Amino acid sequence: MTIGLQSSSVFRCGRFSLELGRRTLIMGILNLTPDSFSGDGIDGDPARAVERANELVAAGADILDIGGESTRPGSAVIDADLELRRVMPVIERLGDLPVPISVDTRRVAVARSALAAGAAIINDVTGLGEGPPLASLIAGSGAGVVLMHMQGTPQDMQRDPHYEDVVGEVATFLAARARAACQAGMAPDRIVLDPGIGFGKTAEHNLALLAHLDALKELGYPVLVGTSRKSFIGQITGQQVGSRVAGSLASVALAVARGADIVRVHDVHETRQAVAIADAIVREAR
Ligand code: HH2
Repeated sequence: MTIGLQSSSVFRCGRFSLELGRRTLIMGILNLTPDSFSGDGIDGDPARAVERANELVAAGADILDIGGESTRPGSAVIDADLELRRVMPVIERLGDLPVPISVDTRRVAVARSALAAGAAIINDVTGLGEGPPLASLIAGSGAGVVLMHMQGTPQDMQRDPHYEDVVGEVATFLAARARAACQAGMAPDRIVLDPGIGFGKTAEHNLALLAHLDALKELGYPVLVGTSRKSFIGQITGQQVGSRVAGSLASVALAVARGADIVRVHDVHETRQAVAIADAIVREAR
């Protein structure tokens, strides 16, 4: 089932062209929040956030993903003004970063300001679910987009996630969102798809998606996977959120083996080593 254009070997976003296929790209997470699930958030200290951004890039991040609103299960909804106050001072200070800045937002107002300040990717956990204005804005800006699947909202998504066929339903949703993005004027080589690990999914749903990532790859777009420190890793290993690096690395290595192009992680230094090994084994063999 190939629906989109077969992804070219490049993900284009703003002024950047990221080569895909030769090695796995790492998206390093920079949360500017007081309540992110893994406790990594830096809130109200732009200087420290810039320092952290540079550390992530020095450790090997190919993309920096900046978030001003936690989307963990049960998180508080914040308004656009607060999200802007959290992210803009940092984005504005990172103008000369050598890697693309991605902004993890679903709001048009935040995306507009971030793109104007130089962000190259909008990472939308609702898969452009807030409607056409965001799609047109991104298309007109030349930025890239990450379209993620979520069942429900962060406030209710973990209450009782249910699917008849999680892989098929997620693939159908992402194909439709990619089609909508193209209809809004997005070029296919600026689109990345993401199954949304942990967003309205039980551990079994997450594992099924990771085991069948090839079904998402068949849609013809690059695939991003975000397993880092998430609760299914805690459920399997019994580890608290601060001790899930090893489990996260195992999930990353197997996601790469199943075709992931980009992995979104907190622990960039460790992930760099894991994907170097995974790439050496699987990309050589492909
Ligand atoms: N996961 C989180 C947030 N944004 N975006 C994409 N595309 N894929 C993901 O898997 C994803 C995401 C949750 O992680 P984190 O940002 O660390 O937590 P919080 O939302 O609590 O800030």
